[in-house]
Amino acid sequence: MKPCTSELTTRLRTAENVVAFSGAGISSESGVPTFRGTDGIWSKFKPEELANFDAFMSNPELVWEWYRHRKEIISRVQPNAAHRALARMEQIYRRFAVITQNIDNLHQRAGSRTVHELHGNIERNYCTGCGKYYSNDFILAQERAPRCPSCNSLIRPDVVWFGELLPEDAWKASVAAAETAQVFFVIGTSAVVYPAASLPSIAKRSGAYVVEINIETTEFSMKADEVLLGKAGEVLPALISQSLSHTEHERAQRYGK
Ligand code: BV8
Ligand code: ZN
Repeated sequence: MKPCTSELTTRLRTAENVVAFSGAGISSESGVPTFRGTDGIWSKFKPEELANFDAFMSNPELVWEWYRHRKEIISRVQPNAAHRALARMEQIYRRFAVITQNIDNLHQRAGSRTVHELHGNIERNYCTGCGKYYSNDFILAQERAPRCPSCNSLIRPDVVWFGELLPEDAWKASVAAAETAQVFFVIGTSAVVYPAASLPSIAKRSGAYVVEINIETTEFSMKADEVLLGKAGEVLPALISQSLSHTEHERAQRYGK
């Protein structure tokens, strides 16, 4: 793995405000399939067939079968070294935030506290009629597509489907984080789904030093200030030990974290 440049090391040592933007690639080392990889989810299913409201209303059984399958996978995996490295960075920097497209809750399970979920969370479900929330235990106990005991409407996973607006608070907080970041990591994303994919460019335009971490180059690579090719679970821990170990304690004292 190519070590990071001294430029990045210096910036990580002096930065006060760091942001990490993640996609499915950060969870692949945990065993969560990505979308566009060769064995990715979209190689088997078409997003327009499953991840949109009309498809859900016209065939809720098929869509639920698919989300039950993903809930089971996600319930069996653990956060990996990349998730943990970001949780550690949150302890080091005065301001640190994770912006994620992932619905797998692994950043939070790794200990990250400031996590802006742009596309929802597979651990939450709500009624399409009265909006009441339901736990996964309730959902997984149902044989067929779950219905709301109060109003009998279909219950859906609390995720953002194609053609649906992103949660306003998470989007606003993510744009604000991108506009003020001094270092902005782009980790394990093909950066093709919008408006999420516009955040690295917003950060770049706002003066952030943008660093892409991916096993391969992406549509965004040309615009990045630095590209670290490698697995996120290897690159991020190495980055911390290379550039942060000695300042970590100083900062933790300084910020009382
Ligand atoms: C909307 C939740 C307003 C559900 C998801 C502008 C231009 C073009 C199209 C549009 C546009 N604006 C809007 C659109 C339409 C659409 C869109 O972007 N379409 C794309 C496909 C062109 N966007 C929307 O519909 C959005 N809503 O715009 O609303 C609106 C309203 C009405 C009418 C019009 C507009 C909503 C989009 C959200 C959809 N929901 N997920 C679920 O998960 O079930 S998107 C889902 O797919 C993920 O959340 C994520 O965003 C995306 C997958 O991308 P990645 O996470 O990047 O994963 P991928 O597999 O692609 O890449 C993995 C990467 O990791 C690879 O690069 C790989 O090399 C790397 N990697 C692998 N292993 C590792 C690694 N890297 C490091 N380490 C490793 N170990
Ligand atoms: Zn209801």
